[in-house]
Amino acid sequence: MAEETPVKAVQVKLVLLGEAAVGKSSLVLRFCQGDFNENTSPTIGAAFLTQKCRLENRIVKFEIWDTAGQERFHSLAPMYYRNAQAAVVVYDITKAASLEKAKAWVKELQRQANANIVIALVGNKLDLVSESSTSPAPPASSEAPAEEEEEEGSSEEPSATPTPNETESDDARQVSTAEAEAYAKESGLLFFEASAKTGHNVGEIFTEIAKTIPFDTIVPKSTTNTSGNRRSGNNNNDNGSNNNVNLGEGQQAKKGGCC
Ligand SMILES: Nc1nc2c(ncn2[C@@H]2O[C@H](COP(=O)(O)OP(=O)(O)OP(=O)(O)O)[C@@H](O)[C@H]2O)c(=O)[nH]1
Ligand SMILES: [Mg+2]
Repeated sequence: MAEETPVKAVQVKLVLLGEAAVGKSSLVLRFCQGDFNENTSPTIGAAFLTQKCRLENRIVKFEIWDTAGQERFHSLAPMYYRNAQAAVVVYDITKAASLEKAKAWVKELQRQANANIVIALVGNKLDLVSESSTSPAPPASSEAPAEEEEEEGSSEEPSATPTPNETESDDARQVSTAEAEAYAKESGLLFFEASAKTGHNVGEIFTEIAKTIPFDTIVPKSTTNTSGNRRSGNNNNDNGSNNNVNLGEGQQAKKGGCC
């Protein structure tokens, strides 16, 4: 029933985490501005954007902290995930090592973040793999080979040792859907494969998170400035950090997003 009652806006702090160059900023750019940039700059510190998502009976206003994946910024992360109601942990489906990094982030969140935090595991760059490899594969034996990876590197190393499931397709995929999905399931995470480039599944990530958040544990706030997204390095969050807001490099609110 789509009754148009006045909707309550609920602010949700969401943090993006993941190895460098997996596409965190690109996912946010796609979600918030409906855009994609082949030549993004690595995030320095973190970037902040907001975007609204409309559910049946409420508007969720995501306050998104897009963190830097480079290892030298790791120690800043707790500042961004502290009190977050949601986290999007991103890996690159063409880089097996990035899933291992994502798992480490999930562990850290489960140990140190808000107990009710909703975590979505997102395999990005789906556009780089062939369709035949996107369907779930048979259960993986355990995990992807731990290829050593420089945390800051954006090079896509060829897989020295293919994952058990990779043999069924010889495209760029290094993490099978089944493997990641099984891990997500056992860890209680939402799971998506997405492409910031094409926009595939990007809105769905945030919509699903919005639907999953236990709103009864969040104090609703009516927001007065809810039109579109905005950028700010010093929001009304508890983390009054000086954030380097470099996402979109000077682009102001352009419409995009889920709802
Ligand atoms: N083909 C493809 N390339 C992508 C996708 N998402 C991001 N990229 C590219 O991957 C590179 C890194 O993207 P970013 O969004 O900057 O990655 P990041 O995770 O924010 O990186 P850090 O800020 O350093 O942590 C850029 O060249 C993007 O254009 C995608 O879905 N498909
Ligand atoms: Mg970034």
